[in-house]
Amino acid sequence: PDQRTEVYDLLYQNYVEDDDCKFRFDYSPDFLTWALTPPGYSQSFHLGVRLTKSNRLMAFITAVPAKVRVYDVTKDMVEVNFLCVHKKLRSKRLAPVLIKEITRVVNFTGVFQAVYTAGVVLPGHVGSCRYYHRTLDAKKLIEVGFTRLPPRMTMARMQKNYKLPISTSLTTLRPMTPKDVPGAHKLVMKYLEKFKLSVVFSEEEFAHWLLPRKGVVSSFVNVRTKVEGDNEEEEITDFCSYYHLHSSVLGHPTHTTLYAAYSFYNVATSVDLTELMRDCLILAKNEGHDVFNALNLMENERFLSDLKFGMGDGNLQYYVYNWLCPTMEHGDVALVLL
Ligand code: MYA
Repeated sequence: PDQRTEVYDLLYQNYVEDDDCKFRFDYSPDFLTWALTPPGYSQSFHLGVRLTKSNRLMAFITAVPAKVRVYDVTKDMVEVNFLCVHKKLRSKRLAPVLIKEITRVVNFTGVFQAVYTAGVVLPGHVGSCRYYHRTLDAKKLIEVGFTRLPPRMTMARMQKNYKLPISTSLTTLRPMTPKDVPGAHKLVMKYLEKFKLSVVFSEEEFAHWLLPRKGVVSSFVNVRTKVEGDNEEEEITDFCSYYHLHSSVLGHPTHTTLYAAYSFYNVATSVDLTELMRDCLILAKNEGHDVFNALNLMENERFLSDLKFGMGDGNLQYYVYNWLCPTMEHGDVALVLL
């Protein structure tokens, strides 16, 4: 727990900011535990650099194990994330040192490929995705400078435009529980097979990544009850999920935190994907989020404009380390990194 606090503080003050330095990711301590301890995780893949004198944590990088499929090859890889160098130590080529060291410790376990995403364009990207944002709390997003009030638009009209119903249209949509894991795992894994780059979760990994954790990850299943003779059986037909990642609002007199939900894995078979995702927006709004973010990967483009998402600025590049393959379209990507 003490080291988690150190990591939290380093990231809270030094991690990713938007281009205008208005917002900085604020991964909560519980989120960090979730992100860094999936089945098979190794503490030797959580690397930090400390100051000799004060022992203060100044830089960090992590890897967690993941099975990933690229086209038709499935391999044990790692997901690399949370590369961070304290602002005072920037541009001293500490990042390449961290990358070399994480490569060494991962290679030592017999793993030679990694996936990672970055806002910056580096050599060898496999795909390029873009964030889209769905306003949930128009007034707050305008106040913090996340969105602007378009010309000739009033605040009241803007709020009306993004207003959502209080309850979901699917009355049977409910939070996923441990007993739903086998059915939901099967549904999601089958769906991901149709993309060119995807994560391949075991049932145990699926449970880790998708079972609801308060303030960290939310997931919902829609079930159909099948009656055969005296037997009643539930079949999971639809699934939606998002993770909770706040950002600090920098230098604002009243607002300190922007509450954002990030679309994770979604599958619709009994209803239209757009209808399922409209419900997902309602659930996220009811959980107190100000904005719902989604990348244009998987089949997300099918619902983005109908549900009033606006295009973000800048792309998120996907990389597979030490793997040569053709680049792919954003709609071929089915891997969501945190
Ligand atoms: S992406 C999140 C990255 N973090 C941030 O954006 C947080 C805020 N920024 C910082 O903390 C620093 O600016 C960072 C760079 C740490 C980013 N991915 O030390 P430097 C290259 C890869 O002087 P600094 C995430 O976490 C840059 O091109 N390389 O620079 C995924 C240059 O190299 P070259 C990056 O600004 C991470 C060199 O670093 C990135 O002080 C995946 C300059 O180093 C970046 N995001 O520190 C890592 N940004 O001269 C790769 C800059 O060659 C994993 N650089 O162009 C590879 C797989 C490893 C495992 C393999 C196992 C098999």
